[in-house]
Amino acid sequence: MDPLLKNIYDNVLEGQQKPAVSAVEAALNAGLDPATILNEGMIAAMREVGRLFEEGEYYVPEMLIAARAMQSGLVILKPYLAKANVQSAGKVAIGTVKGDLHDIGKNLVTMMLEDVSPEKFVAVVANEGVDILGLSALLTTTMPNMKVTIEALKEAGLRDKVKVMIGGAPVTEAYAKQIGADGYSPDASRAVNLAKSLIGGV
Ligand code: B1M
Repeated sequence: MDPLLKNIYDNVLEGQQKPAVSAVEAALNAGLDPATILNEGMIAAMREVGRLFEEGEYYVPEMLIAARAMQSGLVILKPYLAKANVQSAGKVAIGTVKGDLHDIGKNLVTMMLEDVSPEKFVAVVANEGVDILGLSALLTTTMPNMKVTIEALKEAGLRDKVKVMIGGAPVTEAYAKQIGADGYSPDASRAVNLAKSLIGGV
């Protein structure tokens, strides 16, 4: 691994907030691709954090400080990931589903989509006239809230007014089909393409 990426990876993994920020800055200054910094440095480190948690080597506090280091690094990366001055193609409401605190992936998708992130999904669809509702879940226990949200939209008579896209580590294409979502994306950049295609079809 490139030593600059390794430095980012190690600092996120160890939850070293300031060194993680400096490492991201150093990689950007050296001309590394922001998407590579994100995927091979930061997200790879979070994957390892998850593995260590599963193995019982990390506990919630370690996950939390790693998440804090990741989030601080993302602040630096944000201007490089989100395109400036793009024309709005539509309005997307996105949130992490009820009971799930994992907001980093959702924030990344949000960053790439340049949108608002209200919590009351149905109310937002009803009142704001959004084109796409984005639902994110990282826990197998909270995933069912995606289905609950889609059912709530149906009950409110709003299901055909909005496209629903879903994502998050445990979510799959098959699950999207199963719960009647309009689309699934495994990562933030593909979420942008998906959103565009869904809006094209709205
Ligand atoms: Co927790 N956690 N966590 N955690 N955590 C996971 C998810 C876990 C897989 C770790 C593990 O065991 N290996 C596991 C879930 C197991 C399961 O459900 N089967 C787990 C657990 C168990 C828990 C707790 C229950 C632990 C406990 O308390 N005992 C607890 C639950 C709290 C709750 O939510 N109610 C908990 C708590 C936490 C912290 C708060 C400490 C922290 C979150 C901080 C935060 O988000 N602000 C945390 C963290 C950091 C993780 C891991 C390590 C990293 C998550 C992350 O940020 N990844 C995670 C391990 C893992 O994911 N492998 C883990 C980086 C992020 C960029 O990726 O979110 O996948 P991701 O997003 C991607 C794609 O999925 C996609 O695009 C993003 C960019 O590529 N995507 C979308 C995401 N949303 C999308 C939406 C879309 C489209 C694409 O359209 C709308």
